[in-house]
Amino acid sequence: MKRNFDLRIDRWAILPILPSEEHAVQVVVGKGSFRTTPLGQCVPLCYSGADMKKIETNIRNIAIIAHVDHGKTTLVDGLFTQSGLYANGRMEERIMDSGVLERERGITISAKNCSIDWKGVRINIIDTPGHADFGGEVERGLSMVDGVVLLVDAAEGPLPQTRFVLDKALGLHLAVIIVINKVDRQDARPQQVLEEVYDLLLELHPDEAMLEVPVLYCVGREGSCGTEPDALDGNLHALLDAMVAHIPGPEYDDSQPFQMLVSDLGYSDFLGRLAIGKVVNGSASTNDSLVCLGEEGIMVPLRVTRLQRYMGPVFVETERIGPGDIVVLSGIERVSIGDTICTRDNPKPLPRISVDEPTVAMQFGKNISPLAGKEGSFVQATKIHERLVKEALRNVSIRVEKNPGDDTVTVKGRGEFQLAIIIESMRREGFELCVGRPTIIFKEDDKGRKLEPIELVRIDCPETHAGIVMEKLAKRKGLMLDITYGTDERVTMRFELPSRGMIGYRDEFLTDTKGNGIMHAVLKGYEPYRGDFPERFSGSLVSDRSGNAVAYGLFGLEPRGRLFVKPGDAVYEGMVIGEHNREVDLAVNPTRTKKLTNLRASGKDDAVTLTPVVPMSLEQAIRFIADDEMVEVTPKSIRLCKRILNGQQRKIFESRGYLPTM
Ligand SMILES: Nc1nc2c(ncn2[C@@H]2O[C@H](COP(=O)(O)OP(=O)(O)OP(=O)(O)O)[C@@H](O)[C@H]2O)c(=O)[nH]1
Ligand SMILES: [Mg+2]
Repeated sequence: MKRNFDLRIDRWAILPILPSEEHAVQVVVGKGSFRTTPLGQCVPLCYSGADMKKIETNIRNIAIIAHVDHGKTTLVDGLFTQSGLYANGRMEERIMDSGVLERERGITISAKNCSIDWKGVRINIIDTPGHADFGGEVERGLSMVDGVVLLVDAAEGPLPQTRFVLDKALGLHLAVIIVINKVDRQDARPQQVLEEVYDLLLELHPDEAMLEVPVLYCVGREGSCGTEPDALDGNLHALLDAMVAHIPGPEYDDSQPFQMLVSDLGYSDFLGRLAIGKVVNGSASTNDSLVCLGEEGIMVPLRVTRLQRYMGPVFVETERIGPGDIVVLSGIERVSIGDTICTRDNPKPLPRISVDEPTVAMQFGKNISPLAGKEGSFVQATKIHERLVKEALRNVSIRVEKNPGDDTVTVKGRGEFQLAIIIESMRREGFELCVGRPTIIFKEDDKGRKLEPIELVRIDCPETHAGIVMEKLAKRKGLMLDITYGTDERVTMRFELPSRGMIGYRDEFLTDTKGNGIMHAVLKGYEPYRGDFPERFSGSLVSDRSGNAVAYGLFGLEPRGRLFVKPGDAVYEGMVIGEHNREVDLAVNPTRTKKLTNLRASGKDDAVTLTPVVPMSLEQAIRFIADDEMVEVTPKSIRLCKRILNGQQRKIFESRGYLPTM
């Protein structure tokens, strides 16, 4: 008879089991390394009798983590195909990027689960986003796993977000597999990149055992990997085998009743709200009566109407769920991420998911422009608040706070891009709203000193543009850490920069480097306030009346700055119609027409040629506005305006040095 022993080694002594032909012994040392001894070998290890946890050997829970665009989602496509899913047909690219905005922008926004079977083992995979603003999603994803595949681009090497995600994974003592991806790139330098990854590993966790983590080279796009960069196997079997061999199966305590940590929420038209998460202990079946333990220990009874698990990216029904598996549970309406679902008789909460605090805040309110209500179906402040509260249920890294005294809401998140994505989703759902400039969330230390978030910024640009970049960052209190001159007339510079300085700088950076610069930033932490600096270096051209912009009027304004409106566009008093090329605001009349006389000499001055207007994207608009301005967002339009539309009133407030809120 074949029996499996699962042991956790807490202290060293002599193992009192001599495995024989019948015994497969699996030994976990700490949580980081894992060895399976071949049948019949003697294992000279031991265990402590106390705290004997079991290991579910038929399951692996793994997250794929990396810097943005290093190929996580594409690699998951390869894993699907090679594990036998979609054997009969072609699947679309980046199948896990299922959100509309994800597909449009080609980036992953929320961490998502999927599952594959490999040699009888169920591998639950979490594809995480690599953009720094969605770091909370990575932290949420890591709450479900026992190991990570750290993907690093073979040309770019480890970048700021590689450090962030690896640090989080090592902090949770997760096992690591290194995959140097995209070795097909012409500029790939896999060996050097591996050295850089080792340096990073040792810096974050100074232990030589780190150098023993498995390393594979990969071309995720072709579904090929191998142990040498120039001799790939033509499949991903080595990676799948490494996942099974090097990532431990989930641990569970046999003496505990059913406990599941809710790490994600879903919605189905037929089943209602879905709670997604890992079963930490015990098992459950359909129609079981359970309870959901909320944040303040509030217990909500529930009856499991349906149990599902993942197969590929979709759900399949199952009768029973056991420890270690990642499952989907329906039959509960009031559930939040971080809640524990457990038995009624023995309700024990699991530690809630903790994520880093938000660093950026933005005010959301109803659309105050005279053009409000023309395009959207949801315009009331209460609807906007309700929608944002719903968002906070799913999105662990945002906080939604209603502002006392008015009907605006402050939304706090990890970065302006994260908040822009929420606004973009809302406008597509038919909302109209006004949002203010992103502001940084300051803190105080125990001595009452003001602290602010500081970013580590890495810039790669042509040498010729390095000067302007240094100058602009110095104005924003940036501190250069180092500069490296490459062989191709490019430089790599690293800066420490207050997060305040990043808002609005990205677009300037792209213009300054003529689109040839690459910038990555990651939060370093809170540090003492670095001092004031102007956050915008130009003023606005503000329309002083309502009407429609006219070519003649706009032509007259062109020498004043960069215009945002075209002839025929509706404008209103207080609307920002352009960027002034001086630091102050200027009231202008874009509706001005030519005085008509009875005499016409020729038609030549009737037609004016205007510089084409490039419409501002939502992110650009958010980054552009000043503190006393807002972005008006409707399903079809993005307009900029002053918080106080009336010019007279604005002057009164300005003369008092008082900046109104929304
Ligand atoms: N040369 C090369 N390009 C690849 C490879 N794998 C992915 N790419 C490309 O890299 C880009 C990013 O791929 P994704 O899979 O979306 O990267 P990601 O890590 O999931 O990105 P985020 O989720 O947004 O962080 C796409 O244009 C892919 O086609 C590869 O093996 N070689
Ligand atoms: Mg992705």
